[in-house]
Amino acid sequence: MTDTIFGKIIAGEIPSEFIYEDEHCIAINDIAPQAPVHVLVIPKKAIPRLVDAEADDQALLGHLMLAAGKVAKQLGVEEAFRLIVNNGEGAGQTVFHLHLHIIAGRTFAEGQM
Ligand code: DGP
Repeated sequence: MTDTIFGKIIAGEIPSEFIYEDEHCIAINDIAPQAPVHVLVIPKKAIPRLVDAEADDQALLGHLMLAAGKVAKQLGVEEAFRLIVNNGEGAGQTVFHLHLHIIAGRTFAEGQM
């Protein structure tokens, strides 16, 4: 649980404002926002990468998607946001504790990632 920075944040070892919390996940503002709204939805269970999730994690993965929708509504960006998961170093993953990026508040050009 405490092996990554997110594990430490979840354990309360590193103070961080939770903008959302439930039994299975938290949401925090990204420390280096790439958009006016850049929030991370992080499961309390430490799964390193999306590909490390197992069949037993199916409900948790669904829960994270629903939580992301709730957080988007809470922040008033439910009409336009992106949900991103970086899987692996080659994709830019830097913290090896699964998390969803909610990105919003800027224009998204058609066809642009
Ligand atoms: P990724 O590249 O998908 O592994 O994203 C990790 C994100 O985590 C990156 O956008 C920066 C953010 N981040 C790293 N350390 C901290 C931290 O201590 N606090 C917060 N709030 N965000 C962090």
